[in-house]
Amino acid sequence: MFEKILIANRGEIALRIHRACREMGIRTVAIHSTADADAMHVRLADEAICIGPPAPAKSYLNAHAILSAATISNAEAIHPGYGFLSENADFAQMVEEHGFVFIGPSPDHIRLMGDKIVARTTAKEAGLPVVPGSPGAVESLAEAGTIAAAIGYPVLVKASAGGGGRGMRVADTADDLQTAFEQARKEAENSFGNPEVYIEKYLRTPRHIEVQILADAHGNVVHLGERDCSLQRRHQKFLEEAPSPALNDVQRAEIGRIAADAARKIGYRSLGTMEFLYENGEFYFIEMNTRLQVEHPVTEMISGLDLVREMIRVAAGAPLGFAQEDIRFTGHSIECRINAENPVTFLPCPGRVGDYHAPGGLGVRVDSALYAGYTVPPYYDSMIAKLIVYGTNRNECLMRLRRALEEFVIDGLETTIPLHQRLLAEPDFINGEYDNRWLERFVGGQ
Ligand code: MV4
Repeated sequence: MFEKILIANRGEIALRIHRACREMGIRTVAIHSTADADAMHVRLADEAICIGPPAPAKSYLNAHAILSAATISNAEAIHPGYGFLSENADFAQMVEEHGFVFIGPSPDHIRLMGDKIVARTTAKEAGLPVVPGSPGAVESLAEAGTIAAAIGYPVLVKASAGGGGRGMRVADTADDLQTAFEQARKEAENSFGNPEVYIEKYLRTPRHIEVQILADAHGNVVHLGERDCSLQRRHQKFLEEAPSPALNDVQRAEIGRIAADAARKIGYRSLGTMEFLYENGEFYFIEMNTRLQVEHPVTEMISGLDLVREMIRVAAGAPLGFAQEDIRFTGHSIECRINAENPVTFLPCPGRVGDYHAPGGLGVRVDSALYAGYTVPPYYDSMIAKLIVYGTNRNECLMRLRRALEEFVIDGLETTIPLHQRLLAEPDFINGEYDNRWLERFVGGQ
């Protein structure tokens, strides 16, 4: 096992990784920008190295500075967390070329899934159901028209370099296709420097259901069940739960098995997530995330596994210590993302935390790097805490979550806690009846 790991991230996820390392007897190296000298991840780590000024491009995205920090601290491996360089294949390759272990999949697998057209083709060949759509890139408006007519309107034009919603345009009818095609290409070019697009049938009321998989370097693959991440706003997830209230145990086992088989077929190693749209009882693969995800804790709560520990173990070459039949899912877990932002306008609201009190008690977990007196810097993501609750069933989980939200004190900042409290009083949410556009309607209609 590794003796020392460099954590190439900040905030709650840097703490989460540090905690797994600590329990495994692995020493940790924190990196930080000048804006984060007082950050909790710097305080907890065994060593900390300042790698640059506040702007992410000059610090947390600065591959050369991070590799220098790994070299001078004698780290053996680098964990990228989520965001920043976590899905940058060139970075993963540089890490390996410098003789460190990248705690994640191979650079080739990151690259494969980073191109959404290649990901779609690969998924299809590996036996996953995909949304009806173009066989590859769509080069011209004429070609777009032929494909759209064949699959039927409405269609969605998507950027091949996209993901997360940018460079996406809906065409409800043939009259909208030209605008959708041109706008999607333009946005793709501006956002990613790559205008390539593809077309899918547009599903109007799907749920976003993702399957967690874990693979070692010896061909062993398991799935760890699904998460329902349908509650999003502007492509930002707001609340996630496991298991999905929309699936039964048979559907769960089926989609899990299909996802694990596909991961095995493509020779994947590490943690990974296959994203599906689910509508009218059918699953459709849309993308694969090749990183540790923000919402991984809900899977940990219902499976009893430490996903970060497992991710580190398989990166070190260790075989999985369990088979699919050994994994038991019990109870229900929900994660609320708490952001430092105005709950009505959603504008970020950084600043100094006054009193701080995190909830606790049975089944309550808070992953956060906040402390009383800490100043949330304006340069990074506005997520300041994750409240993760476990219950033996969904109803117990909801009751406990309401209680925990009531206990949470974060003075000095505006947060999304009041919006979570309103959501938890909504009959649709309580009944598990929501799709991927439900939250936008709820927030827009206030
Ligand atoms: C779709 C879709 C409907 N039909 N694809 C949004 C981000 C990217 N990961 C894929 N997305 C979507 N792809 C087809 N063929 C609707 C969305 C979508 C969405 C998906 C999940 C959760 C929230 C969403 C919000 C808007 C659009």
